[in-house]
Amino acid sequence: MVSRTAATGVATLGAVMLSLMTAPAQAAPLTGPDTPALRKALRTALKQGAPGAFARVDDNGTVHHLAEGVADRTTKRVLGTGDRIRVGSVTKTFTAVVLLQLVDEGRVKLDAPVNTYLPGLLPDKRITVRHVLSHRSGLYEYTNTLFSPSVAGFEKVRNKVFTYRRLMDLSLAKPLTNKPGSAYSYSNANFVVAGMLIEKVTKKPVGTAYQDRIIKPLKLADTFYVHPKNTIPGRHSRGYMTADSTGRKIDSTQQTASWAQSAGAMVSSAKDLNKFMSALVKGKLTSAAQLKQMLRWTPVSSTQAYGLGLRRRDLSCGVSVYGHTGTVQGYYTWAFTSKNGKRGVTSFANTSNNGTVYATMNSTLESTFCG
Ligand code: HEL
Repeated sequence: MVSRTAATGVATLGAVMLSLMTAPAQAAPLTGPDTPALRKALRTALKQGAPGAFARVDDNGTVHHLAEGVADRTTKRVLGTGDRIRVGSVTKTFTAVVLLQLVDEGRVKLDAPVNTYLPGLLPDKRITVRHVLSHRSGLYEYTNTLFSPSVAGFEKVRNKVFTYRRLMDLSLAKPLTNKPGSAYSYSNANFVVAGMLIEKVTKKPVGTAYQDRIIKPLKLADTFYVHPKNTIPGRHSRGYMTADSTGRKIDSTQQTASWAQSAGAMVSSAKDLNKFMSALVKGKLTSAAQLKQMLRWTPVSSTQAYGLGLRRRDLSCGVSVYGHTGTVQGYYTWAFTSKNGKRGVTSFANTSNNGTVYATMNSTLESTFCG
């Protein structure tokens, strides 16, 4: 029933409308997390090229810590589940929460055109705030150009500081990929727009909004929006991206992640991400009405859907989990929670650009929630 073009992963209008009208999958009762399977996945990721990998499961008060390998290939310091990491697009969930809080406060309307708040920014005045938060704007994914080839592309921007306008210029250099609202098509540009909206409406840097509205209230001790700094404060895992053809590991820890900003520049930890996702689904960060909006789904594939800055994964045991994935050079992250927020996992590998490690780490969701 869901029509999608294989090459782009774009879900089309019929599918979008169908999903928006469909209630989320029913939650099945959870069996305990399969920690031996989690351990096996982490060890497999190491064999496949990750210097280190971990998973932290918070299960209704019980915490499981699993870690393998090293945080630093030079010093050989062992990786721990308490290490800070770059979380890439998990940042998008923080950004969406801030915007939905602004909706709650009556300062932004989800179905208003973006250009109402940022006059003349977008070439199509039909693109709404909801379209950007659900990746249905059609804005071109500028990282496709920026990171091709992967390492040379990364080295060019590793220490660069972009303005939001410059990132939008990179996206707007290409035509829209679809009519606004008609299809899901993932693009970092959407969450650049979301960051611009937050700054325009609050008249403060986006980092202040994360700090005042999420980090402080939830007491997230390891979560930082460090942009435009290119270092990670405190004890952290180094990151090692994989070169396209040689498979060589490149230390990519030092970077501004300025190409991502409100789409992916946050630093956090497994403990903080589990706390954040749990608080989110328990309704502690937004009104019930805005949480409901976040949980209106656009199909991505037969087992995945996207809400507003939130992913849904439908697992083989019939359980659906909610959260986000993140990839920045050297850092792969999964942060997901059960619907009631009682069980959450953050799994992580300190590599990237390695499809086999990605697939292995992806399986940690099954092991955590399907037992
Ligand atoms: S991509 C994703 C993930 N998102 C998107 C965002 C994020 N990350 C990026 O856009 C980074 C792209 C470059 C990463 C780099 C590597 O693996 O080191 N790859 C290349 O350069 C390939 N040419 C949709 C996967 C998400 O899960 O939401 O984070």
